[in-house]
Amino acid sequence: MAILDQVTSQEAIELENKYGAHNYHPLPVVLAKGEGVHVWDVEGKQYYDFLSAYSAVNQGHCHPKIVNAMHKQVSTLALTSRAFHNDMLGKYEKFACEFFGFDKLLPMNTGAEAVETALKVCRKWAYEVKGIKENEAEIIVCENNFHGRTTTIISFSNDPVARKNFGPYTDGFIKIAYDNLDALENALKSNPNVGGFLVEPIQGEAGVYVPAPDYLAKAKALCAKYNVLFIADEVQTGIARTGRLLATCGNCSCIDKNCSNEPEVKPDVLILGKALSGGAYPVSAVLANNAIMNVIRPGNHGSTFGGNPVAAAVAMAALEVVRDEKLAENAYKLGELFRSEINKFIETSSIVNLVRGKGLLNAIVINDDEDSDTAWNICLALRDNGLLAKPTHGNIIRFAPPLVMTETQLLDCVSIIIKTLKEFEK
Ligand code: IF1
Repeated sequence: MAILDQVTSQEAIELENKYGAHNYHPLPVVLAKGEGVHVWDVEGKQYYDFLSAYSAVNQGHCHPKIVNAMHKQVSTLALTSRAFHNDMLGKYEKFACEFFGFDKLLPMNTGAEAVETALKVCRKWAYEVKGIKENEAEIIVCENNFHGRTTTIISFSNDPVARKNFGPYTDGFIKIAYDNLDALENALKSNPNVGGFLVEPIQGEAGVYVPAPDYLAKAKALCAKYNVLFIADEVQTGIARTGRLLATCGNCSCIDKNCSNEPEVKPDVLILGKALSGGAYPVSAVLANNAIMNVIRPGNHGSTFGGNPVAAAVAMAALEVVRDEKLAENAYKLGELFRSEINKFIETSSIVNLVRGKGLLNAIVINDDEDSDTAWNICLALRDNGLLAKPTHGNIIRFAPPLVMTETQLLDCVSIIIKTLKEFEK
């Protein structure tokens, strides 16, 4: 078979099964094209994408502005490494720092790399600025977190599937209950060597858990009280997904005015990824002010592709799309509509217990056991009805369409979802 020969869905799946590591259990659909809110399988069937590659495709598949920026740059200068300067990195760093309201940006590629970078910056700050004894710094994390898949990150995961048989594990992490300020204050009080608190503004993988409205602001205040860095992992919740530019909001360029009803929470360290590139290319970043980021000196950290010219061009285009197409406002408006419509259905449903989320990061909880395959079967039926989504855990289905969706398209998707759920009513 020549590499570019057209394969059928079955052939594609067989090739993956034979030649690919089995580190995923994908929904049985083979995608070949994406445009805006739609994707097509190899047989040409069209679907609404209600996962957006886990919130990486917020700007819609193959957004022309992002594709053009990428094509222009990759045809001009793709990679220099950081052994030399390039003409795009500084422009991107300035653009992003002003966009999110920070002094400096450390460019990386994947979300996990950015989380690891934030952990290293936090530890170095703990030793060199806070004055904690070397090798004794602790970082507080939350139960049921998801921050990536590196050995250090899974060291503080409590997901046995992600963690088992990958030891020995990295020390220096304290786990507390999510959305629990007493647990955070107790951990801060009883551990003088805490350098940082790493938290997801909404726990996505855990099942789209939205904390109490004042949780993040009060957690930040506790961190300030105990001289601990508040580190926000916005890899999944950032870039307009939750109806604001950032779920923590912070004093970003406030391109959306929906944040009036929630307290501003400016993280000491902000972690971005996924939709920072609109899904076109792996781009992640850590942002912080000089008092923190200046602990990093030449030779301390880096990566071959981190800060490459293509990433810089793509990220600037992706952020301009978020700003110019008012994606945060759209996510806010359509998220309210989505939850309102699903809640109306829930009033008379026996199969859905609740819907929760913010902006266009939502999930429904299916009225069945965690270990049942009902949620999976519902996603298979949604696929047959032209909409792609996937369960996060057992009985929870995440719904996260691209933020460029129109109201008409969203209502079309709601009718597909409700029609499908009705097939499973008991
Ligand atoms: C998989 C989950 C979502 C993330 C947060 C860091 C990262 C992620 C809050 C790491 C990545 C991805 C990873 C992908 C599936 C997806 C995921 F199901 F794994 F947990 F979205 F919820 N922080 N999330 O959500 O970023 O290194 O992947 O670029 O590993 O299966 P990454």
